[in-house]
Amino acid sequence: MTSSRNIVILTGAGISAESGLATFRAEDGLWEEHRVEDVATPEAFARDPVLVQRFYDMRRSAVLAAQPNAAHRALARLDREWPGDLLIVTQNIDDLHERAGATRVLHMHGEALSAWCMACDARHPWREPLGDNPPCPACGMAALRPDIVWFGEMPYQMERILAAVTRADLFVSIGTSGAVYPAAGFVQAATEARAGTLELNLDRSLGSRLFDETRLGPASALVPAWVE
Ligand code: BJW
Repeated sequence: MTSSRNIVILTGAGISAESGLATFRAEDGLWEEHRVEDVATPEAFARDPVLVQRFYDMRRSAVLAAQPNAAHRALARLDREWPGDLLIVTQNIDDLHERAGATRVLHMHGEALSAWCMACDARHPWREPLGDNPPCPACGMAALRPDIVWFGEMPYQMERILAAVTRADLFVSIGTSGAVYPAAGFVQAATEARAGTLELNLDRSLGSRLFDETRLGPASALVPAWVE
């Protein structure tokens, strides 16, 4: 597959599309049905918490109903077998990489199956609706919000991600449109660090020309073929 030693893989909504989870910017995507500024900003949550909680209750149910596909399974196999450094940085809030068996996974935009208490800062694994305003199991306050990075908020573990990208020999981007920063800037950081760069996507991303190579097609075919 490659003679590289240290690999960073960035995944986006496209890798979970064939598991039945909607992407954001497609014609039938999530942002067609919902205005970003109504559901994915801290201002929206302050203005209308019930609407935002319902949106993420719906997303949580969809995640629980979905199953990993061949692309998740291929990355999990690579994770298991790869002797060098490897980090799967996912922008996705689903747990399909983990359910396929991958362990070296970092959720930079948060997780659907986690709730975060704004009163005591505790995080809890969460599978139930938050729209009912349940109390935090740690402090008892009804201050739980989805553990999601919204626009204007700082993505998680940026230092760890940038350190991994800087050390990478190979950076692979899978199923992401390159519309959202800072993730969209990782390819440039990888190039500056002299890593090889590969894009696997259904359509060209906005930053496609920045990659050494782009392969177009569905993730369920492209990712297993690359991992082989
Ligand atoms: C297939 C397929 C198949 C389909 N097989 N492929 C620099 C310039 C301009 C603006 C900014 C900037 N830096 C920051 C900003 C502001 C903002 C931003 O980027 N705005 C842009 C819209 C311009 N960024 C932020 O606010 C971020 N925070 C931040 O910057 O903090 C400050 C800071 C950071 C670091 C250092 C210093 C300061 C936070 C961004 C949070 C994003 N949150 C969301 C929603 C929450 C999670 C959720 O609800 O799920 O995250 S937005 C949404 O977009 C979601 C996604 O993770 C993210 C990326 O979407 P993705 O995955 O790319 O999906 P799509 O739908 O866009 O694309 C799918 C792709 O798959 C397509 O290409 C298809 O072709 C493909 N595909 N089927 C393979 N079967």
